[in-house]
Amino acid sequence: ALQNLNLTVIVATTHSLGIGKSGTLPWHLPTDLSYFSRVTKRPPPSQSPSTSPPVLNTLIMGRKTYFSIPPKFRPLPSRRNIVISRSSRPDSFNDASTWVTSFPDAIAAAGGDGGRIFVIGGAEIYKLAMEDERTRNVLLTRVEGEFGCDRFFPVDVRDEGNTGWAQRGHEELCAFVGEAVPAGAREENGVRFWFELYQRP
Ligand code: FOL
Repeated sequence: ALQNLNLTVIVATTHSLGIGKSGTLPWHLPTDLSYFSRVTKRPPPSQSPSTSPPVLNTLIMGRKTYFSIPPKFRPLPSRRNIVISRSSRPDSFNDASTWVTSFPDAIAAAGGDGGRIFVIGGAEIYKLAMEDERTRNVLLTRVEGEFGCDRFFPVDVRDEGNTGWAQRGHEELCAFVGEAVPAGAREENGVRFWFELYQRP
């Protein structure tokens, strides 16, 4: 139900909270993108064993993030794509995405059917989500290196105590995402990264 909605932010950041550069992802981490794809597609534990038809999860994103996704991958398949833009959707443009003009309208369009709701960025939309107390989960991919980012995540969830966010253990991460996430650091293209879960009450 709408009152019990909770939101999950999914993001990859550097240690200094960088998330983007020149309108795109600063790194090339296929393992992280495929984790993103699997985790955002998977129905929540409350929906298993699988219902028919399966409930689709919802992705909420800003316009710039939407257009940063390679055209062949958007709308991101097997998920409801809700795009926030202050101006209305271009007339020329009618794919299977849903367009709204505010964060509250995105929640209203997403809510209520039992699927998970993920906020997938970018910086402006993450800020709105982190200010919303219904955002209880952050699936963080922590990326080592700096990459000259020009967009940043608004909150350091690792700063426990000051932010109210707490890191959950590896078992809880696996249970939350519904798969066996390898423990410890990963490495791809010479870049180290870690899959983590943070929650707040
Ligand atoms: N969260 C994490 N952990 N990593 C990210 O790179 C990330 N990126 C965004 C939001 N949250 C994230 C926003 N940017 C695709 C591309 C860019 C993007 C989000 C998704 C994308 O193409 N996704 C495909 C995966 C295709 C593949 O496996 O290469 C999908 O089906 O989800």
